[in-house]
Amino acid sequence: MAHWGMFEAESDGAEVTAVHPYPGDGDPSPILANAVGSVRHRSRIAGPAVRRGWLENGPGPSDRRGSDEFVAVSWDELADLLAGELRRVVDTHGNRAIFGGSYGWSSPGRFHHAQSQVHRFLKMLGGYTRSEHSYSLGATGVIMPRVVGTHWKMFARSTNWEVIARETDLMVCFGGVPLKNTAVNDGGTSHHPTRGALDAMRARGGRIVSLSPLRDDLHGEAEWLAPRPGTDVAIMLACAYVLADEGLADLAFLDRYCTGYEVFEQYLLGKADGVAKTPEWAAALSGLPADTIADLARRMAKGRTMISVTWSLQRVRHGEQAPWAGITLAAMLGQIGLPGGGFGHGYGSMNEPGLAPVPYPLPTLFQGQNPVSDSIPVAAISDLLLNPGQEYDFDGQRRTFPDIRLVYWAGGNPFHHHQDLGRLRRALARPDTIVVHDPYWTQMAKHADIVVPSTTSLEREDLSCTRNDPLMVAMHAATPRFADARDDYDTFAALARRLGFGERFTEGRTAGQWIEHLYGQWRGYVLADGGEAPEFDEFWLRGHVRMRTEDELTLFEEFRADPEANALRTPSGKIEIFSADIDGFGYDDCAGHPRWYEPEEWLGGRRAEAFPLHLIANQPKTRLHSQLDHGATSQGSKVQGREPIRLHPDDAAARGIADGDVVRVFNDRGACLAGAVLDEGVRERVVQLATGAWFDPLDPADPSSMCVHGNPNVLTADVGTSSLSRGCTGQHVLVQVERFDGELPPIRAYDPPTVRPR
Ligand code: PGD
Repeated sequence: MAHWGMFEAESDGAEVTAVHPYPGDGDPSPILANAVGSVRHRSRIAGPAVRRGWLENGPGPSDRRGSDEFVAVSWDELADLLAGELRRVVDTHGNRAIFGGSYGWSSPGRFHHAQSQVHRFLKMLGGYTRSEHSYSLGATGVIMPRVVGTHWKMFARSTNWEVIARETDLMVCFGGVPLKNTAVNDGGTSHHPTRGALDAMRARGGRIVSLSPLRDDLHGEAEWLAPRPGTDVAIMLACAYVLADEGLADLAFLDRYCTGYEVFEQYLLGKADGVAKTPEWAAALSGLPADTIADLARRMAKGRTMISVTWSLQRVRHGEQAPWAGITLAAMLGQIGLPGGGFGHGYGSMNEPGLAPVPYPLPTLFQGQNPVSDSIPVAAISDLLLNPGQEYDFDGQRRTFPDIRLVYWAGGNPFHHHQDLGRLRRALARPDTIVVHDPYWTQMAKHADIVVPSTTSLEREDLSCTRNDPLMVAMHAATPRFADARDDYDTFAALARRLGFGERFTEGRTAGQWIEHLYGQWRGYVLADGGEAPEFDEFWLRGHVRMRTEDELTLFEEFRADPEANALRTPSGKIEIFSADIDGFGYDDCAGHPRWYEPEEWLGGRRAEAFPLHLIANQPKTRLHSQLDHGATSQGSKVQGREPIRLHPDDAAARGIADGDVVRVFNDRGACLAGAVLDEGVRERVVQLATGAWFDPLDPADPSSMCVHGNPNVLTADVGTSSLSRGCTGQHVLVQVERFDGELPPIRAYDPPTVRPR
């Protein structure tokens, strides 16, 4: 099992030589092919290593991180050094000086999940400063609990695809429903129903409108509207205006199930600020004709309508507004809780939304409490390291960044996920020590002081199951362990022994015994529910067990049926179109109701005079994030070895750029090379460069160096969505593009650094 699907691997005894998708998956992902050749790839970390500067000079800030060489050490030396350093930091600076944010997807599997392992370990060590929320859903994770009382339930208990296929007349998709993202599900997935469901809906006569600067954000037949990026909220508000103005809003629904519509309506009609949010107003911002917007609103009110908002729309400045305005629009239509109508958040953002949930809890490695209460919003990592002691706003609180001495990362790659990589590199020069566990020499590993070589999920046994997939899967190892790599569990067990809590950490179990134990825990839930699940040995032999799922689900149907008994977990128990709490925080970048804010990075503002193209830095279709970027599917898409950047042919012609040219993409934060692909399916003045090409600085010693490979996060701004949630805003950035006529630098992203023997 991988995050991108279930498969059977063929191996020659040391390497994966072929992968075969699970026959039950009707639409398997091409990303699976990246696994071939990944176990012994030259970018694997072959053994424990310590940065020379750290080994020779001891812990301390260093700007040599990322360009220094490494010294190979034995596992015993590594464990002694690392345990000693953890003890030093705890004794001298306290546990809050350890940042174990460790964000990242790592690999699937309920036991060997790197995050679960590192967090359990650090909690037992006495705690650590942690991070909250995710890069995926930084804004949603804070705003939606305040608006509807939950965020994850919106995906885990979203209206099922089969219900949409059968019931929806009109699906209005802000951000489209990009099939490429449905390849992936955090923790694994055994089927991909999105394509089939959309086809079935269309075959029944349902219509789809996709609002996105990229035509292929929706496959097959759909009405494509390509507004200026970042103006979806203005369009939603204008649709809401038409509903209010033409008496099409469902006032009974708004009264019974929502709170604060009257305040919002004052804003909508321009009574609060003198600006009516008319279709003409939104047309000037978005570039869509006013008639098209007004017509869309009227069509919404005519039949069963699903308003869908992708997660990408909240990964921008003021990202709170799109899901909030989207659910407000759906509330005005009065169809929330009706089959095929209402609101969806995340269709096409990951495979999970639209899939039926399983009714049982997942088997979980117990982690315990973190004795340290400090935490940061996850995308504030550079702020944290650069500004110890500084105060900041977050979700109604005033917080202070702790002084971090040791950064512990396992299972994530900030050189993939974080914005403004030049700033990140300056931030990573600050702590005394950086520890990274990863199977591969990612840039994060190259910036570490202590490098711990992990196994991949192909080299170990595990269990896989997720909230919205019917299969509990036995993950058999496909190959033996590579070189001197170890499971993260074994590393933490060895450290825990040296630090005096070995028995507490392992509970006396080997990894194999833990897997059997976790399966037993889950089997208990199933049997208690009257279901069937075999004993562990039989399960392991069979390969998977099928669970019951909760089919035919409609989001918020129980709330609609009885809003008192099933009140939402908001202060009013209702959908908060106006939130008195948020209003009370007094933020100038997030008011008490959804509203339009002009972003800094958009085509309508001053900045576009210097950087006239709007870059969409979205999720790649050839890999998951930065994982297995060296695999065949990912490599097959590169242009002269660089990540492809798509441009409209007119924008390319204006710059003398031909299909297949290497281009320099730049702004005042940084620059990268990329390979031009001309595409009329990209809106004019928009370019698209996916995230995930491994960061490859021309000069590794220079924090501002150009990336020769095409990582867009050298360009993106390291600013939060707003004072409320401070989520990641990496999706949008303004740039300029020019043909690169210089000598083409080689790609060194996958080369290991120099590692010398001790
Ligand atoms: P991955 O490339 O998946 O990226 O960011 P994330 O850090 O999750 O990194 C996972 C790492 O785990 C890889 O280096 C992999 O080798 C390692 N790994 C795999 N298995 C194991 C294991 O068993 N043990 C250990 N120790 N390591 C392992 C993703 C993040 O990026 C996300 S979720 C989103 S949604 C954001 N999206 C955007 C965006 O839209 N635009 C921009 N510009 N930036 C983004 N960044 C965010």
